Amino acid sequence: MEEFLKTKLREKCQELGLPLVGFAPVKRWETPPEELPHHFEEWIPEEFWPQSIYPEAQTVIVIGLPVQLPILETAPSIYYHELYHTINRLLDEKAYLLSNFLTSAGYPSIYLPRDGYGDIEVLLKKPLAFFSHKHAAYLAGLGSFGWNNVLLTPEYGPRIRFTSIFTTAPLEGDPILGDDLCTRCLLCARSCPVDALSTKKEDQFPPPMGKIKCATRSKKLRKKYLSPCGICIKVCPVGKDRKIFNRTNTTIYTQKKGFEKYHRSWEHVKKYGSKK
Ligand code: B12
Ligand code: SF4
Ligand code: SF4
Repeated sequence: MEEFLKTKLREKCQELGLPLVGFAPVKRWETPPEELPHHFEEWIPEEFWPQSIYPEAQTVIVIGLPVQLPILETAPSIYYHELYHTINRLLDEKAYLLSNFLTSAGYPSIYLPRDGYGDIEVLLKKPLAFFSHKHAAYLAGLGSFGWNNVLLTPEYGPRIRFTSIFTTAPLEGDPILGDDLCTRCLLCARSCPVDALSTKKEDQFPPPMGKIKCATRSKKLRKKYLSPCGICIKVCPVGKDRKIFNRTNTTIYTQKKGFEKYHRSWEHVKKYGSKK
């Protein structure tokens, strides 16, 4: 029955155009599987676990939609700003529909918003949400953490946005490959315009993150219709999407010579639709 429901759910996700889906039993928050790629000194506090938020929850289903790399390359821009909102809307809608699908199949389920904060001002005071989707995706075996503090997947590197569904259906967890995908190249940290990421290789992994520095930059960009920043996910060399979009050479971002047509295109896009 459990296997049948999982197959049905995978079919439904395909129908909804979701390329990435993962399953994590709530027990994984309590006892993270040994084969996970990282061992954290500090784990997520209990009140952030799915079973604390929805006590009936048995499984968390994580869905992901990719950030199209050639659009992200124009960031900060109105183009990436629009893409970000499109993905957010679709994630929320699809998660809501999936949870209703499960509820009508006899397993009461609820969706979660892909972010869960009212405004960047709130994050400047407390840069946290009540539930973390990157940890959920990690526990569902979808990837490993990067130096840039977000989840890297084999398919899209960090260029993927997630949301989750809490379901009362007891579903088997997906296997965890345990691969650490981050190469520690530190391109993410060296490209951050506000030094929010550590450039000290000897730091603990993942390194401490300057959340307020990053959120402050986001606030400034938002006023100009240019948020979010996204540079640390643009430059990351991990992800099959780089090959698909013919972008395996990341010097395209630091060197103009030989890549003039790309730089011309990004400069053109940046000139329109937002404030200076
Ligand atoms: C708040 C937030 C921000 C803030 C703070 C950044 C941060 N790193 O948390 C700001 C505005 C700066 C931000 C920026 C960005 N974000 Co953001 N953000 C979130 C949001 C809404 C909540 C994250 C959260 O609070 N998690 C909960 C806590 C438990 O996790 P944590 O902070 O990592 O806690 C760990 C440690 O800090 C430690 N810990 C130590 N002490 C304590 C104390 C307490 C009380 C707690 C709780 C934990 C804790 O324990 C935890 C386990 O390791 C999520 C959406 C969501 N709801 O998940 C998106 C999310 C993480 N963001 C995302 C992205 C992509 C970005 C940006 C690239 C912007 C962009 N879209 O282009 C940048 C990248 C910044 C970076 N390099 O990290 C994606 C990541 C996708 C992925 N592939 O992993 C998410 C998941 C959104 C989504 N729906 O996909 N973000
Ligand atoms: S989103 Fe921008 S400001 Fe924030 S950490 Fe990444 S590169 Fe730095
Ligand atoms: S840019 Fe390099 S160091 Fe940063 S997350 Fe990607 S692989 Fe890791």
